[in-house]
Amino acid sequence: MKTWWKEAVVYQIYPRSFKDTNGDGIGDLRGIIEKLDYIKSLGVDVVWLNPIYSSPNDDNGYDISDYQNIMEEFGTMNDFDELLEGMHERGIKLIMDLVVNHTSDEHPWFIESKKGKDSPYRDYYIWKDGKGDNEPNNWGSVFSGSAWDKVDDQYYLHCFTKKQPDLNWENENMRQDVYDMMRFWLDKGVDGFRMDVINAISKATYDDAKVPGDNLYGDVISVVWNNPKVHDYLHEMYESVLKHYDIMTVGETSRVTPEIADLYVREDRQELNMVFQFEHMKLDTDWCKWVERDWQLPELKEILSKWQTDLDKNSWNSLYWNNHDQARVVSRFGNDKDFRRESATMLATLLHMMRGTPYIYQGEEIGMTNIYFDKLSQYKDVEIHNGYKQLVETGKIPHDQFMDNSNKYSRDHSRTPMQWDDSTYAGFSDSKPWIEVNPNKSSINVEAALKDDKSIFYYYRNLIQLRKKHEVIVYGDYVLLEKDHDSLFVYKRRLGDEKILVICNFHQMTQTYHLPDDILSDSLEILINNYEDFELKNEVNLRPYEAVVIKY
Ligand code: TEU
Ligand code: CA
Repeated sequence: MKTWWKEAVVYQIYPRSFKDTNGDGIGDLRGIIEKLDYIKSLGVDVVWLNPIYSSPNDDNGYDISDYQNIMEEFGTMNDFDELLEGMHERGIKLIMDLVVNHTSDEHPWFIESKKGKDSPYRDYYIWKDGKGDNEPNNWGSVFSGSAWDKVDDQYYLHCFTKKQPDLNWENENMRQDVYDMMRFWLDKGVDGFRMDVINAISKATYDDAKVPGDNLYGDVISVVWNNPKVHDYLHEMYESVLKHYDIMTVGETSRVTPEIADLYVREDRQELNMVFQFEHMKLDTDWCKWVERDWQLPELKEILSKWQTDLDKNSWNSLYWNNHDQARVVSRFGNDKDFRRESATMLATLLHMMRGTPYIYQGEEIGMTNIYFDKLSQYKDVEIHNGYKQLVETGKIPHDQFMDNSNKYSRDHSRTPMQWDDSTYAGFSDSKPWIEVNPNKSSINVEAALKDDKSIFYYYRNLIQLRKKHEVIVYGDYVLLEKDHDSLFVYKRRLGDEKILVICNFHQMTQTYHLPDDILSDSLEILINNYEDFELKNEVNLRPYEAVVIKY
């Protein structure tokens, strides 16, 4: 079935780091309003906003204390209404982050719940007796330490920080309260939700989990994520809320395979429209992000291709390289030193010519890179500080290794301020931002990109326009070629008579490639090329990080 959200390109905004308008060093909603014309000029159809609700910010808004209010630092509900209107006026839809696996421990539900066993809100959360003097089981939090904390005589579960207690989805009243809250936003006119760790909402058993690598605790994800009952809840949510609106939904689901994903997104299941899978994001790290893993290009091809071909034909895929939880892709899978423009545009081509809904994370469209921090205190992310305590302070991982890998994989790389111009604070703010600005803002910034017609920005814009013009890019099928080649990523797309060939060079050495026989015709057309003077012949040369898309 054809739908608007299959044809859309989404732009993700991390409001805290996008644009500050009142000089407190923290991005805000008025900052987004200011930049709406910029967002429009990229050509995207949908904006996804990371959480903007009231929050004590233990995890930058993923710890919500009031679902129906705006975080003070970000502005007011009036600002929000103006923002939504400004988007709709420009033909841009808005999807919100829905964080309902957990709340903040400062949410009124939790404040009531922790008062004791007789509280009417006790069962909104998950409380268990300890095992003697110990926690109920060995589960570790995704952000290090135990997943259990004690209040009086019982423990509550928190899969993330201890300020993020997990909600108990078995509680019917809690579910109805969540559905009411979702209707509140949908009735305001928002166009959908990105659902945070939505595959974790059902807790089925409380057995100990296997301990991965040198971890101190059991892997909570392996026991809690993707339990069967999650589908009952999502279907119920669909019946009572989602199906009554023309919206899009995308679930954030780590640890899924295409087979598991089908259960969330196949149309007849009536749950979600698409999910974010994580397999390509796990390629370069081992049992935790401070232990690296060697990887080869054929592995990346296998993963991305599997997601192209193995999902059911009535399921839909999402496509992303970056988000607020990942390091910058040009630093990770590209080359941010000598071939930043080439590798950023190559990676963009590879992703945007695939089947699925592409997501662009703020700054990706100008090729923003990782930052370099040499002190722990420069990091703001709770994941880094908790990880340091659990792994370095206990001697599991040496300090230097921790720092090196944080410089590669920390979530803070995506959270440094958006680089608008080359001024002291990159045009993000007039005063010192909450997290350091990348010094490379002097050359990498929006102002410079808009002045240069060969910039990464305009290349992204062209990719988005191509998707609008050629249905094959959205709906065509996918065939991988050269699966074992260690430098070239080549694939074909086909929809009826419309066919395209995508060739991407992942390395800085020039590669020669024989075009497949079936594409040699008189009517070859180059749709896009990141070097601009690609010479079409039987045997083509792909320069460092070159990408080309040929229609035939
Ligand atoms: O992330 C959930 C998640 O499991 C991972 O993306 C995790 O943050 C990452 O692997 C750690 O490196 C979501 C949000 O996207 C994230 O920002 C929140 O911190 C988390 O949920 C808790 O709400
Ligand atoms: Ca501000």
